[in-house]
Amino acid sequence: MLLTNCHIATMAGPAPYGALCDAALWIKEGRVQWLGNAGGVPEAARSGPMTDLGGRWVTPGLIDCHTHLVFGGNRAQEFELRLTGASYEEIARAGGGILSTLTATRQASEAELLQAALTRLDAMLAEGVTTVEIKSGYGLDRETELRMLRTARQIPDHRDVDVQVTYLAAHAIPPEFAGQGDAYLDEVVLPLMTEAAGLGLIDAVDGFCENIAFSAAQMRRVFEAAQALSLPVKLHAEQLSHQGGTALAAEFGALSVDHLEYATAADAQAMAQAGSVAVLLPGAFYTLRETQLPPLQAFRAAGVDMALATDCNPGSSPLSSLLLTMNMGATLFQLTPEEALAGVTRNAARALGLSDRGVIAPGQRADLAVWDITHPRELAYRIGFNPLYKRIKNGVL
Ligand code: DI6
Ligand code: FE
Repeated sequence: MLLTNCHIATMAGPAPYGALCDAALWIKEGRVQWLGNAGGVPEAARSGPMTDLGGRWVTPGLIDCHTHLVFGGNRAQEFELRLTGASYEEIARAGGGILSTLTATRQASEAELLQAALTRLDAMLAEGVTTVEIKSGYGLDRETELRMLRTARQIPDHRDVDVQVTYLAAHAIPPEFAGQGDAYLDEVVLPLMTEAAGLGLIDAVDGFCENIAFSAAQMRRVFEAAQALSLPVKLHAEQLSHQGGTALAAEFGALSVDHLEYATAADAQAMAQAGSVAVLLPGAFYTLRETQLPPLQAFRAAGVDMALATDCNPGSSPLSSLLLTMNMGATLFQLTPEEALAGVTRNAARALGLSDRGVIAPGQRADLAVWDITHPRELAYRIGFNPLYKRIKNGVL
């Protein structure tokens, strides 16, 4: 297929947005075969179907690199409580929070989990998302974690989207192990990691390093097990307080470190050296009315790539719009509109360890979004407006 009469934000190359104006793009066998000036289309490209995009903009398909899309129930009641003064931590300590979603998820069948996840996913696809990461972590027992992982794995059978599945059994300590984090690791998290990896259900391993969850020393045990299975790691770190998770994740060459509100300039240096992407989650920052900003300038100064994701989850970020996330990244964190777009394309792909997407270049997967806009900065600018014209997954419109 040949796409004609378009402008392309390749997100690669030196020009702002890697922009290529008055361009054409040739897709062959699900990959980008050629792109360039409208006047220079190769002869072979003219033999297949052509689609005139009417001067619209093409970007890489959007990538949501941090979600908890699969879960049971919702936490609207807790939202109400927080608005009358209870803090996220207080609610978690009182058995609400992640643990209330745990109960609802344990009670949900695989079919129910799938249906609820697809409803949220469809909102993402409608905004041009072509790859999504999904974490487990609301089961916290063998059976339910496996159910969550299987649910996430089967999503591509139901929708045209790629799913990266992340094992997050180290998300919270379940009530049956209250006060015994290490025993939970020994009896559930570590053996189940081996089992689920053997079943091909895991692409990466994550954890929540926080005073209401796991310490850096405990996360080290999880990462050592992941390393032994050759699974890449990532971490929820320094979200509510500074726990040293970022330095640990960098030591293990983490694909990404996520949240990072309380990270330091030294953490940014460690991430730069490890090549870890900083995944910023403005939806959680907004929902929790956080005031501590992640160290943006330190990330820029150290050369840490920054991604943006919804963190779609029932508690701290009931957000399923990656476009709104871009706007929040710009308005709340002062990312430039170009950084925001790189954060949901090029750098989001890096945060997932995927090198075949996230930019538009020959050989890359033809995962594209076509937008009714006159400049790519409009994607971060608007609030609650969806200018998607077409989504292209593996070269299929
Ligand atoms: N940090 C978060 O923001 C989510 N998980 C995590 O480790 C919140 C999960 C929840 O509140 O359900
Ligand atoms: Fe999260």
